[in-house]
Amino acid sequence: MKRVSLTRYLVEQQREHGHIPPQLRLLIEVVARACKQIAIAVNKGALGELLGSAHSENVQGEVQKKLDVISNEVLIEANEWGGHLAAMASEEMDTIHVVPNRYPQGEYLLLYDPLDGSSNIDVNVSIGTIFSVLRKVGHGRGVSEEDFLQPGKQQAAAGYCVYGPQTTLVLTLGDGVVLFTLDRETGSWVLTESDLRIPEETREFAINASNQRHWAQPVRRYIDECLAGKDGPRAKDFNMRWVGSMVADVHRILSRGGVFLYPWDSREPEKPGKLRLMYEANPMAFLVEQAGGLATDGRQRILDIVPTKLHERVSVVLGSRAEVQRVTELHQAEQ
Ligand code: P6P
Repeated sequence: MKRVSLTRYLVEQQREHGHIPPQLRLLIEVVARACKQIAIAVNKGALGELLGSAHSENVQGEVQKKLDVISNEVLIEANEWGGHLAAMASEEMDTIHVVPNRYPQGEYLLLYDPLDGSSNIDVNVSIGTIFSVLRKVGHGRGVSEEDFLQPGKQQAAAGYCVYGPQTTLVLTLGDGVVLFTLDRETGSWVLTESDLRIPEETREFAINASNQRHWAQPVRRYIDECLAGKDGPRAKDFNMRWVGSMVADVHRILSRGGVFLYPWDSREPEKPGKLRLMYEANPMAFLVEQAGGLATDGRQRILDIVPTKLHERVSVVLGSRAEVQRVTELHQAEQ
């Protein structure tokens, strides 16, 4: 396979399809470069004295790891001067970060979870960066949190980087899903998959099964069906995987199929779910749909949800079409 770099891919996509305006191309290249910097920091681990707690809390009330804070700063410093963004929003920041007046403002909004899977950082399990790109709808320099509150179907691009055995960047610009692998010797992102597709059927589900007694009935029923195996209503045996890093679980599903569930939980009934809509569920739902899968909150398409708050949470069911449809049928039967 001829080696195609990220830059060449973006240039050729623009030449052939014309759907990557210069500011969006710069945005993707800058985020990809920032992910390389994060990968280096993550890879150092204890050698860089970068493990452990930052002794601070984020807007979610979660204790921040040093690498959470560093990754957030890397993405801000990489993006604020380029003239492609109006503002950024991050899981690690209470409010939006508007591009300072000393820099030109661009037409895009960047939302991200700088380092997803923090609980895995100190135990050397794959973690990642998730990002979502929206167009700034209003005109002029003013930008506010309201500009970010767009449904996921408005995304111009989405992607994630997995810091795992390989460092991989998965990206969609609305025309399929591509995968780049970091060549550490040259520092280049090299195209290694040009059309990721999720198999419609699967035998693998991903859920944190320790929460089973707290799930709503439809989710309990679905998992019970899977556990009943070939003698049960699904007439096939299932396998379970749960990494505890959404990027790692979603990457497995994009690579070989599967269904991922993080459902509503009766312990915090006022919360629709644990995962965040704007910078976890929406980008992953865009990628999964572009790869032929489905993504719902159990009842409705995630990309149709109109957000009301920047850090709002949502239940997530995503992956192989047949399985997401089964979970949705069970929710609809409950109504
Ligand atoms: P639990 C990581 O903290 C995260 O936000 C996702 O990446 C992951 O899928 C989920 O939470 C894991 O949650 O409750 O199993 O630790």
